[in-house]
Amino acid sequence: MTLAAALEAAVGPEHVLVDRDLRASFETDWTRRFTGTARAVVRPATTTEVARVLAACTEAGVQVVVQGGNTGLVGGGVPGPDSSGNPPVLLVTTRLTELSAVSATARQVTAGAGVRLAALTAHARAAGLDFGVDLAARDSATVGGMVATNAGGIRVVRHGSMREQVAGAEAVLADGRVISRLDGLAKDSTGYDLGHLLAGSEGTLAVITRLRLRLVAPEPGRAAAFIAVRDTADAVELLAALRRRLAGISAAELSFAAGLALVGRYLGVPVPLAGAGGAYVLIEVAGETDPLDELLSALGECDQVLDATVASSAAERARLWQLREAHTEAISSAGVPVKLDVSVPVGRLAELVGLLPDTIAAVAPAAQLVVFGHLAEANLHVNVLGADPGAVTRDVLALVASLGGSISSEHGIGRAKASYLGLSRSQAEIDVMRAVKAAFDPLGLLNPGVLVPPAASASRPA
Ligand code: 2HG
Ligand code: ZN
Repeated sequence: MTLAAALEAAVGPEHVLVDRDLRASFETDWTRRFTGTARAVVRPATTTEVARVLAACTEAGVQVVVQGGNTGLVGGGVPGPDSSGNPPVLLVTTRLTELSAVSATARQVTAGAGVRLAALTAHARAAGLDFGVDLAARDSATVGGMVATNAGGIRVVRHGSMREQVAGAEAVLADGRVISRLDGLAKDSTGYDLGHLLAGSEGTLAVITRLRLRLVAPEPGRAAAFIAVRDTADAVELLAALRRRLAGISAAELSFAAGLALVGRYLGVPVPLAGAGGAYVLIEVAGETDPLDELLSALGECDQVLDATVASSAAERARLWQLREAHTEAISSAGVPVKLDVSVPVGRLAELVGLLPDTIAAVAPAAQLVVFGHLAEANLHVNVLGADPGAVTRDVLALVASLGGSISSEHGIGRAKASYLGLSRSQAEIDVMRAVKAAFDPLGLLNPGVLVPPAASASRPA
């Protein structure tokens, strides 16, 4: 049987897209920065179908790229340009949408890899619980892709990243064998945690098909404030001061005038407190009861607050969040940015923010810099419009490494940063990562070119 026939037999002909026009939207990433060629887009609906697809590809010696909701920001879910004449199969997980009943006693749920974040959250809430991770791409991002990239988002300060939500996983190896730990045992010390190993593996080890996910208690009381502070150093100090006073901080986001002005123009809305500070902090507090008074009195005690607007209704809170969450779309509407996602030790965040403009101006004098991010994790999203990716990526990532930071805080390494992995990982770590990859995927068929750099470029870039 040919590979094409085997794929059609595995998932049904209507779920094997070979036509160029039908493949196109899957072959380019959301940001339009990464595009490539797949021989076919294949959309399995069950673990058995995924296993059949992978076994057929292994049999034919064909590589496989894995894609969820195609909201990734580092090119990890789209194929690379085809130089070999032997393009990969693009396996799309969005039909793996099974959702089990919520277990109220275990506070867990089993979700297919293709379940969208918003659907998972709605399902958890309908059962009186909540899901701990949230991010702007909630309507499109799939939980499988979010685990594969160890996505973070806006609630990491409260509940951790995606890895922390994983109580178990089921995945298919390249040869079609299934590994499955979905029993959700609250305690299990039987060696390597495969579910956690898959978190952040970016599709290079196995194809995640189902996840056992932890749920959290609902926090119906919520209050938010948008605060002008003098600069990044004061933003860091403010968060520390608020943490001493408030137990329930559920988000702490950082933005600056340039990004807020872009968002204001994009949405056609006025930006509150414009000109009032050198940096802006969006704080959200959550709890069982309304935490508004607590937030107001804490803000009154903090010297770093230059001015603040406090949301007293859900609609006002949503407006403040929109100013933060629309950054990505506003930037994309202005052009195709160089997009970097970095973190540093929190004590060095102000230094990084201070050094970025000159670092970028030195290689791209006419570029426009838009910076924002997640304050509690000192995670900055560095977006640069009107610049060539090469030199900007090299110099910003080198700066981050020199400050003891990470070249990917929450988006992953993908294709965008694979050759820079040596800035954040030692040679010994990269050797071990490559050995782990070989143990799962000895023929190197899964997500080639993503995360683990090819042997020749594995060392520290100069
Ligand atoms: C966010 O925090 C996302 O909104 C996207 O991680 C960041 O577009 C970006 O650079
Ligand atoms: Zn982010």
